[in-house]
Amino acid sequence: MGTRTFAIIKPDAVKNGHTGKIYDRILQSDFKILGAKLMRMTKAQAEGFYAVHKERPFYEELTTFMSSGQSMVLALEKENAVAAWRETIGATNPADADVGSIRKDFATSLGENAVHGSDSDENAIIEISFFFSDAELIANR
Ligand code: 3AN
Repeated sequence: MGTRTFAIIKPDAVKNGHTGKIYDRILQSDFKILGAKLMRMTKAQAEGFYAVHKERPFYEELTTFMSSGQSMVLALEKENAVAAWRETIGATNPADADVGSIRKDFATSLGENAVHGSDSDENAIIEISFFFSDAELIANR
């Protein structure tokens, strides 16, 4: 199992003032933060990042939302990082998310669900390199 995953604190969570609380959950869950950037994604970046969902009916809504305001992108490190982070964030739909998970506590809807987490080691590597250079990550080790 890989040791890295990619996370986003999405525009709804940043706008609602939850950035610090979610950052704290990351640290409390024993992830090492290899990279963190507060940014506003362009529509083109959001479209590129979510290209795998291009054919899905929610693609336009999703990429418009993700470029609607600031978000924080993060490269995280921990043993078995992908599964560990997905457990910390909870189910995609906050209505199904476990008590104590980030989405249960901070997400408002299926579309605006506070955070992102990679779904595989392979995608974690692709997603991290979408927003961070190797040099940035190495500098933080
Ligand atoms: P996850 O983020 O839990 O891996 P995915 O990969 O199925 O979930 O979906 C990517 C993102 O697309 C979700 N985080 C959510 O914001 C959005 N999304 C997924 N399904 C829907 C839907 N039915 N309607 C609107 N947005 C959706």
